[in-house]
Amino acid sequence: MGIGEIAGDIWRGVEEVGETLTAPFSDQVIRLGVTGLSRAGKTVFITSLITNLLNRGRMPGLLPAADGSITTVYLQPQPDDTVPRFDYETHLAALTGPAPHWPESTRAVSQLRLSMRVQKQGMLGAISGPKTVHLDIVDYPGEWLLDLGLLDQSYAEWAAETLDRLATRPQAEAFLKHLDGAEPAASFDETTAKGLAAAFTGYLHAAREAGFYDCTPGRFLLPGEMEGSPALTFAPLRANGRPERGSLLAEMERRFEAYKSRVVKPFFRDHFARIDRQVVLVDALGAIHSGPAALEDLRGAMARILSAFRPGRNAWLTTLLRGKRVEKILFAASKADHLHHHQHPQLTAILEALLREAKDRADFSGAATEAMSIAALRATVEETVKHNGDTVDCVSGILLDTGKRAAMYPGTLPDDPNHLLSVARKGADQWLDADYSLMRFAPAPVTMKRGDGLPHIRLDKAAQFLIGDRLI
Ligand SMILES: Nc1nc2c(ncn2[C@@H]2O[C@H](COP(=O)(O)OP(=O)(O)OP(=O)(O)O)[C@@H](O)[C@H]2O)c(=O)[nH]1
Ligand SMILES: [Mg+2]
Repeated sequence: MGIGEIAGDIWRGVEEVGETLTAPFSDQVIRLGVTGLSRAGKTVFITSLITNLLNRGRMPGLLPAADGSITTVYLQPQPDDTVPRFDYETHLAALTGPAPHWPESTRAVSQLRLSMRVQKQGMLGAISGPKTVHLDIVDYPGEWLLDLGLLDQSYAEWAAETLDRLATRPQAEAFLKHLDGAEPAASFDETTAKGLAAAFTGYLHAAREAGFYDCTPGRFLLPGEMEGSPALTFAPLRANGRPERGSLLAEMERRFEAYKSRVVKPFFRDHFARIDRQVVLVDALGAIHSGPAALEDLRGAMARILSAFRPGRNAWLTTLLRGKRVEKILFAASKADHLHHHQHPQLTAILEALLREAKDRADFSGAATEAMSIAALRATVEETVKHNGDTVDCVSGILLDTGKRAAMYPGTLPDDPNHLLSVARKGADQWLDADYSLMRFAPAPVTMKRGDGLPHIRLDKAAQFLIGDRLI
């Protein structure tokens, strides 16, 4: 079967089905949040999950798919008029086209609705009849969760803390120079505010590039359609005492408050608070490859991100949620196809250890949690290579840089994850006794049978944990 034919199968779209948009009352809706720091693998995960729910041949671990309870799955127009639709067709075309490539980076929240018709098998099924379950998948940047901390801070507190932090960072040099020329008590003018905000945003980008995750306000890095608006045009100023009316300081303070009420709160209210199930993707392998500092930084960022799922962490959020909670959270180490499956347990153990502190403190208000290693799109095959008389378990795939096929050995992950984490915590520059090579594979050309979605590792298990219980 040719790619076009398969694609046509996967792309079964809205038109074919002719389902009414407004769901009957009895229909159930599951809102699945997909998050992770930038490049964690959110877009690939969602794209592959959709293909594998539309075509369930590779989903034996999703029990209602395996036993035939899911009878039909189709894409629906997105129910929220103001949220961009997840661009499934474009991302799928990138991954399955004649020259497969990874999808573009995405910079804002997006959403897509998949509807499933479920008919329970056996005697019970005959009694209960079919039902429809809508799965609303919401893709949002993990960085936005970091902004929750701002709600507890005044402008003065935030500015003092931020300036303290960047005092020793070389990335902040240009901004600090700019700041020296700014007089907080002077009358406000837009050009000064813009100049300061631009220099501050420049610092945030440089800090992010350098691997720092403490880069709030998060929307300065991913402004989307709010770029240039006053709520995104402020910066921390050195000041003590109350600002005079009409001063630069007073306006900066006002804009900081506007950012909280117009940017941070709407995100938590409109998206975060409505999520039932959540997957948090973590590129732990990428961080290990980048070295101890990156792994330690990832640990810190994850702890802060996950505090959004902690009950009572923030009074405003607690009131907003009114006891509603995320029922299940899956922590997934992404891109596990970079490792031979013999090493997947070690990767999962590292993920668990990485999140342990956050998990112990949070306990996620009673949400069920699970950690696993997955690959949303498998770009490699396993290969055992003879090397100096030994056999080595490798993975082989097409290298992104050269376009050539190669077998790679990624390094040996320790059985005890603390061997890596404690080295990272101590601030070491490099790993002591191991070498982890960075690998970048291109997506493999698709060869799939009718009825199959994209090749993956454990995506079916992930789906079973996240939604399987709601499809019976
Ligand atoms: N080998 C392999 N690489 C993957 C997989 N998933 C993601 N990647 C790699 O990770 C990169 C980022 O994946 P995306 O899905 O775009 O990540 P994202 O979290 O949506 O990134 P942003 O939109 O930039 O925040 C891809 O370009 C691939 O290089 C996977 O399952 N296997
Ligand atoms: Mg993305």
